[in-house]
Amino acid sequence: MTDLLTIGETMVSLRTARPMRLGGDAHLSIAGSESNVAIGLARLGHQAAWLGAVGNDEPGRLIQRTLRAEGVDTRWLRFSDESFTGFIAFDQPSHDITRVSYHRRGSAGSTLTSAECVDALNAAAPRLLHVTGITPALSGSARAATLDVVRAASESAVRVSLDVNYRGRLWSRAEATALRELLPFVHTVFASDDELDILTDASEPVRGLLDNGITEVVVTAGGKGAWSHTADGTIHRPALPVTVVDSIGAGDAFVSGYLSATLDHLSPDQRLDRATTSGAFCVTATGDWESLPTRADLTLLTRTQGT
Ligand code: CKP
Ligand code: MG
Repeated sequence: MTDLLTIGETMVSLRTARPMRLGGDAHLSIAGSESNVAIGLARLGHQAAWLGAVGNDEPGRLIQRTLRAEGVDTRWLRFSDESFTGFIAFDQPSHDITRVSYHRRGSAGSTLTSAECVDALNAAAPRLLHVTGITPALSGSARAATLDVVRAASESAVRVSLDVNYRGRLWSRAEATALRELLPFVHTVFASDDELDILTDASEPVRGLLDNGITEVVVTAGGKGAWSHTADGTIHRPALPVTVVDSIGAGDAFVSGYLSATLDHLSPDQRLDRATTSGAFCVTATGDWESLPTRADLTLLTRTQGT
C-alpha cells in the first residue's frame, strides 16, 4: 500500500560552509524537493514512493542508495544511459546567505515522460500524489508528464497536492503561470505568500483559488507562520521560536508534516500544527533532508517549546 507517490528531479549536491570558489572541504549529498517530501513522510512512518530519472552514473547510485536507506520506495527510479544526474551546488558566502547554482539543463531528471508517471500512478494506487512547480519548469516532457499524472490521479480519485516552489533560475514568473493548467486537478495548494499571484490574477488570490475548486490553500510566510484556508474558514499558526541554522528544505519539511497529518486523518488545526513543527525542526540543523524529523523528534520539539 503506497500512501504517497511523488515525482520530480533529485540531484547530487555539494555544500560548502564558505564561498565555493575558495575550494576546500565540501559535503556530498542529494537534493530535490519531491524526494525531500518522500523522506519526510517515510521518517514519519508512511509508505512513500518517489519517481524520477537519474544518470547511470555514481551520483545516480548515491541518490538511489540514500533514498532506499531512508525507507523511500524507489521501484520507479529510472537509470538513464543517455543523460547525466543533475547537480546542485550550495555555498555559504556568509552565515545568513546560501547561494544555489544548478547544473541540471538536459539532465536525466528532466527527461520524465507521461507514460512512466501514469504507469507508476496506476501501479502504486497511492492515497496522495504530490507534485511541485519545479518539475514542469525542467522541460516540455516533464511539464506534460506533470499535467498527465495529475489529471490521471484526479480521474482515479487520488488526492493531488501542488507546492508552487517557484524557482527563478528555471523560469520567469510569467512562464510559471503555466502551473495554472494543473489547478483543475489539484486538491491542496502549498504556496508562500509571494507565490500566490503565479496561480491566479484574482485580486484576492486565496478566495480566487477556493472559488475555482481548490479545497485547501496552505500559505507559508517564514517567520510569520502559516495559514490554512478552506471553505470553512482560515486557521493561522505562528512559526515556532527556534534558532534558524539552514532554511533550505523548510518548505518540504512543512509539506511532509502537513501531508503526514492528512494521511492520519487529523483535523485542519492538527495538520497545520504538524506542518509548522516539522518545518521548525528542519531549520534547526544543516541539510535539505538530513534534518527532517521523525515522530519522536516532533514530540521533542513540542515539549521544548512548551506548546
Ligand atoms: O522549498 P524548499 O527550500 O523546501 O526546497 C528545497 C529543495 O529541489 C532543494 O532540495 C533543491 O534541490 C530544490 O528545492 C530545488 O530544485 O531548488
Ligand atoms: Mg519550498
